Amino acid sequence: MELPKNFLFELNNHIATVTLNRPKALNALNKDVMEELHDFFSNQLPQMGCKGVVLTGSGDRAFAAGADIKEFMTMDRIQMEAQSKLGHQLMFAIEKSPIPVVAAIEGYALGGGFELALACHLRVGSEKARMGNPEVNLGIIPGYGATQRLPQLVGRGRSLDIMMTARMIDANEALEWGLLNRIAPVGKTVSVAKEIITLIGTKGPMAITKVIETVDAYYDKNKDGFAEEVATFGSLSALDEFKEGTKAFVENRPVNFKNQDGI
Ligand code: DAK
Repeated sequence: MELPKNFLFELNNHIATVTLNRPKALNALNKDVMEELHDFFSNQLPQMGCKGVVLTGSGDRAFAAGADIKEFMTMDRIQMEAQSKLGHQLMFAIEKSPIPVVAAIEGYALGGGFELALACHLRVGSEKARMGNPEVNLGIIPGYGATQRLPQLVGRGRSLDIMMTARMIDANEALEWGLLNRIAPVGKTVSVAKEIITLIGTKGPMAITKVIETVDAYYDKNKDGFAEEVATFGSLSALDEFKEGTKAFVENRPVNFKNQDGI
């Protein structure tokens, strides 16, 4: 893979780490980084054979403090529409990734940055993480999916609270609400995210992919999630992965998943 220009990239022990790298602008999301992230999640990542991705921001102040407000001010209506489309494509590419994407949130995750974290499968926040949708302060609504993804995680009342008051919620409240999956000490979110991916990486890889797909079917108005579960259960049972998992259990030995079935 060609090294990305707009974010930092590392691949260690089959875990990819993607780091937003505009610390002076609190990692605000501009068009260039969003385009490159979209290409990475849609085209590069599926070829890499890794177990998962940690998505984080550089510096200790922010995961991402939002869409780049200064760049928005330079855009006309056509460019804003293109930006909106790109934002949605990026968030869907992350959400539908066949391998887990874990957000590691140090400091602020606001507006578009919060929406990026919401598109990830799991979120680890530091004790100093602060999250919210302050778009109404600017006279707009969230534009990269929070109106739809936040209610899935925390329900209608809490979503309206966050979006209408524009207040930032802290790590403890976020954990209690189910927005964060774990809280980590300051500076440790990436290592906790890697631990989670390492644990998930010991499971059947195709089963993990199908857990993501089948849970998401619940939120897809065009799908019957229960029917998807039945069909997926059946198709997984025909794979080598299931044979190895059950065989290891009855032989009382460690399981050895090799991703024989491919993702
Ligand atoms: N965009 C651009 N620059 C930003 C930024 C942002 N979102 N957030 C911070 N910065 C820059 C600041 O301008 C400052 O730059 P310099 O002045 O040093 O050049 C630098 O980062 C450090 O920020 P502060 O000096 O403000 O730092 P503080 O500690 O005082 O305050 C803060 C931290 C996070 C409370 C504050 O920076 C802040 O309130 N930032 C803005 C947060 C925000 O409102 N975020 C939401 C943005 S709206 C759409 C799709 C998506 C969206 C909209 C439309 N369409 C579909 C088209 C999404 C919108 C948003 O995300």
